[in-house]
Amino acid sequence: MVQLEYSVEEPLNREPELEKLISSFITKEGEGYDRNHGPIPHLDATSHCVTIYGLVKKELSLSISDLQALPQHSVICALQCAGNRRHTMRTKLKEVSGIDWFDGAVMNCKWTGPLLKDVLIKAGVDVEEEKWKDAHVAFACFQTPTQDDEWYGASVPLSRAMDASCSIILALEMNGKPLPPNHGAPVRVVTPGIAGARSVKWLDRITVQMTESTNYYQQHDYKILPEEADTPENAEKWWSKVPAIQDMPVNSVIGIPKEDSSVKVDENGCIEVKGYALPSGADGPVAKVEVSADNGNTWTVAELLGEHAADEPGVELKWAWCLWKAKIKIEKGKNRKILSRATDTAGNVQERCPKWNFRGVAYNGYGEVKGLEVV
Ligand SMILES: Nc1nc2c(c(=O)[nH]1)N[C@H]1C(S)=C(S)[C@@H](COP(=O)(O)O)O[C@H]1N2
Ligand SMILES: [Mo]
Repeated sequence: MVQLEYSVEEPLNREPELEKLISSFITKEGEGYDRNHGPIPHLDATSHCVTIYGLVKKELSLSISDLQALPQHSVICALQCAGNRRHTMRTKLKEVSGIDWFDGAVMNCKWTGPLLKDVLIKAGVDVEEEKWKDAHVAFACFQTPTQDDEWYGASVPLSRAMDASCSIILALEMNGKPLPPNHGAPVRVVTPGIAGARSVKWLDRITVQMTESTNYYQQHDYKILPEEADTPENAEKWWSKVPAIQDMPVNSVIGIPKEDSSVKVDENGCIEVKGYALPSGADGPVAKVEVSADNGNTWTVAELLGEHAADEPGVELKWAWCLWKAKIKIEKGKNRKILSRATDTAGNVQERCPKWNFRGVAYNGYGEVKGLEVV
């Protein structure tokens, strides 16, 4: 029997304080969010195997040492729950269904392990290249039941998995150390740019198939439903018609100053503003962040901390978050507000406010802190 921590009824779901989160470019172990749809299994790395299954020429069963023997690839990327910032959607627009995440359901870590592509090549993908766009790679964890299904699963397009530059890996390490149990030990999928829900932890099986994962969390959750799907009953007919979220949208939030706090201007009448920004899907890195103290009439360009924050010259930032800071002129007084907006390398710009959706996923309206008392 696998030892389980927490339960199906009360899984571990938590996020760090934003101010702390943005104090480090790399999110250290124990300082990131946890998102679980069931208990955390403690697996034995010496006996655990991942099977490669479905439309492959040769089914494989790979141990952790087999995975370690393949070329290792590292990627620094943001791992973000599609429900990040749900609190803002629920308070700004209308009630939504789901955990009340604030802005901290994202972390930026260095993940290391073999490329999913190399593992698939080892098994021999049995799908013609012209059909890779319609095929899927499904990931499954059968270790524990989840809140809405008997297991946990997700899938991504095969074309994305076979593109080595997209860095989808089977991570064995997080920040240079073996994965901790809560983040998927001994092996998890890491899907840069794609919603965290597809980064399956405690990975048991990889299946190449012509359909998406049948798991609840691919089919009935983590989808941006149209506005008319506003109750569980109305949502029902939409689940099968709406695509599962893959790429996450461009985003930014302000971490400092904190909402409802008091801030003192410097000798130039300015205050310092800090936050993080995220590119859309594969369109990174973040190219620009702007802040506004007059509700978006004028914008000041922020300084992107980039490689300087990474402390590693030349490191790839395409999939990473971007920490930024700005000095902005602001009038003294009560109830002041600051906004932020990010633009990525492909030119995707954050909108003031996206449309409401029932599950409150992929919220990416302007970053905003309000209730500031500027003295
Ligand atoms: N097996 C399994 N994998 C999973 C989940 C889960 O509940 N079970 N949650 C997913 C979701 S919704 C997210 S956002 C990320 C969270 O990863 P973390 O807990 O390492 O932060 O893991 C994903 N992988
Ligand atoms: Mo998630």
